[in-house]
Amino acid sequence: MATIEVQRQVLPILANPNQGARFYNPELPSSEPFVPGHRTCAGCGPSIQYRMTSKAAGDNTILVGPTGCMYVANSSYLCTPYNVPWAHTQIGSAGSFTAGVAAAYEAMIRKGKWKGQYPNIICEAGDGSASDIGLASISGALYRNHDCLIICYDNEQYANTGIQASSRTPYGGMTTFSPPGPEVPEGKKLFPKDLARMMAAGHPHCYVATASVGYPIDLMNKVRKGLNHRGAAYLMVYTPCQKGFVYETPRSIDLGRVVVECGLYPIWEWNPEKREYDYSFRPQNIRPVSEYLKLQGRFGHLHAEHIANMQRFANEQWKMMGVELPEALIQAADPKNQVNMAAAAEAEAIAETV
Ligand SMILES: Cc1ncc(C[n+]2csc(CCOP(=O)(O)OP(=O)(O)O)c2C)c(N)n1
Ligand code: SF4
Ligand SMILES: [Mg+2]
Repeated sequence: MATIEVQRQVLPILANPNQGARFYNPELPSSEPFVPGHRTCAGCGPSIQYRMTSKAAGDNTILVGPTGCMYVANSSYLCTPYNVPWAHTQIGSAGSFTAGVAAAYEAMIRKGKWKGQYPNIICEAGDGSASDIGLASISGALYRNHDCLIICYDNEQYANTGIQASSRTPYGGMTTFSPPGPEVPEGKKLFPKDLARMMAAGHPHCYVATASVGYPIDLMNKVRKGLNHRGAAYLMVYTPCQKGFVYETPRSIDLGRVVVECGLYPIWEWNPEKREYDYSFRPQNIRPVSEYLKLQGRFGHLHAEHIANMQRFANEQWKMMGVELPEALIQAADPKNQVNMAAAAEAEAIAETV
């Protein structure tokens, strides 16, 4: 029996990639694979990201959702925001399930059992799944180069089970597993796993990139580049979680910009053809990390020395991106030039009186 050639979609790249959130782009597709009616918290970054990425992919898309907020809050009985086929998979098997869907479509199309184009196959794994519990299965799918896009929607914690620390939780981040106290005043002691660069280094034949909900067009273009890439692609997206980060609900997109402007979430691409990083993305402003930290309750306990530690980390990221450090950021890495966050200062003042 003659095999049938697999027809793949090619999605156009949108103009003005770095225009930011408050920008109407008439090129945006009108399709809405992720519709209102979900049960996530107001301002939920992962949901905003889901809408953007599925909109970029369009209607010929299949979504895979390992366990996490985007499964639990979005698939209550008889109520789902997914307007395209969507399947839940166990948290550890994100990669193997997605690889199976991709392999099945390849085989069905070749055998003439599925008429039509190859669909966009997207896995949306939380950081707990992508960085910890399901890391091996995702690495397997990337290594074997199945034609799919694996997204880590990175809310920097296990949100669904009540805000526990993951290997993506930042240094100093307060979670139920990293509470600040007299022995460990900074809360989380470890810096986050360099997950996306780990994926690029280990699977250099894949398209790999980082993105943030603060830059929607850039994010949507990276989704399209990942889907257009023949083979496996990986995207790690900053998606703030209102419940765990503790911030004013309407500021999700702002946080998605400020985290990049503070050097804590470098935005880059790995080019699998040239086998090199593209570090050319530049935010409009460069700010000290304290401006990002003070917007969130999860960092309210930090002392001056911890803020300086984070600034040193951010300065290393800027250097990696090839940015010459402004003097203000070098100074900000010295604890003498930092002050305790409000909650930490208050706790210290109370401790003095007892
Ligand atoms: C093997 C296994 N371990 C633990 C759990 C419990 N669990 C369900 S959702 C979840 C959190 C997942 O975190 P993440 O992947 O970051 O997604 P988020 O909840 O942040 O959206 C955990 C630990 C599980 N379902 N299966
Ligand atoms: S806990 Fe966080 S990730 Fe989960 S639905 Fe709420 S805002 Fe979204
Ligand atoms: Mg998470």
